[in-house]
Amino acid sequence: MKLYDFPQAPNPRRVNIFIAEKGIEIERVIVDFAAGEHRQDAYRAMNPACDVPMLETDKGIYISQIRGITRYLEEIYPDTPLLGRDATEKGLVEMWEHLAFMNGILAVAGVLRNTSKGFVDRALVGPHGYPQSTELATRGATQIQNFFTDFDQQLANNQYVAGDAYSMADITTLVTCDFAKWVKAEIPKECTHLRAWHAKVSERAAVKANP
Ligand SMILES: N[C@@H](CCC(=O)N[C@@H](CS)C(=O)NCC(=O)O)C(=O)O
Repeated sequence: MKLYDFPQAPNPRRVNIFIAEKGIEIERVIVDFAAGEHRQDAYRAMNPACDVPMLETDKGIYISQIRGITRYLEEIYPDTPLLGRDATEKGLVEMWEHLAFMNGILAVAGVLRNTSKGFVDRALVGPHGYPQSTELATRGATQIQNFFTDFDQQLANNQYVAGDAYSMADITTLVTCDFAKWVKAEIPKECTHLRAWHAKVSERAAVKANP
């Protein structure tokens, strides 16, 4: 099994923390982002979504998208479950992880990709070029603030994002909070629950090993 990786980027970091939490060893293939390797024909033939991370299974099957990769790994390495332990928890983890991705990661990416010179005509991830939009960057900045307050509220009543167990929902939320610093957004002082939770999960060995 191989993970096509670019560990400096936030989405691969989500999978790298997940793998470290499970304590499993997976060979890495570093994709040369600077050279645009993820958009070239050889990589595109394996992953038409042209993104990282991507997993190649021992049978040579390519699985991209973090939901697909983590689902596969959870099935074959069920110890240390990170996608929920029973039906209710599985539903809640999926719910909160999806919200963190949609309202958190994509909001930060929306600001970064619509403002940075490095993403001119590449405002969205993937094989298709899209122009930048200052309106979308402005909207993204508002979404980030709402993400902070919404998740602060959830953590006012829960030890972890999806309830009383650490899960993939925490990993995506943590990576969002750290990714937000790339666009100079910090968890507001008044979001005391989110700040306390962030300090706690940042101390985990799997998180420290994947800064
Ligand atoms: N929806 C994807 C997100 C993956 C993603 O956005 N990866 C970024 C790196 S953080 C990427 O590959 N970007 C390629 C590009 O910018 O062209 C998933 O769940 O795996």
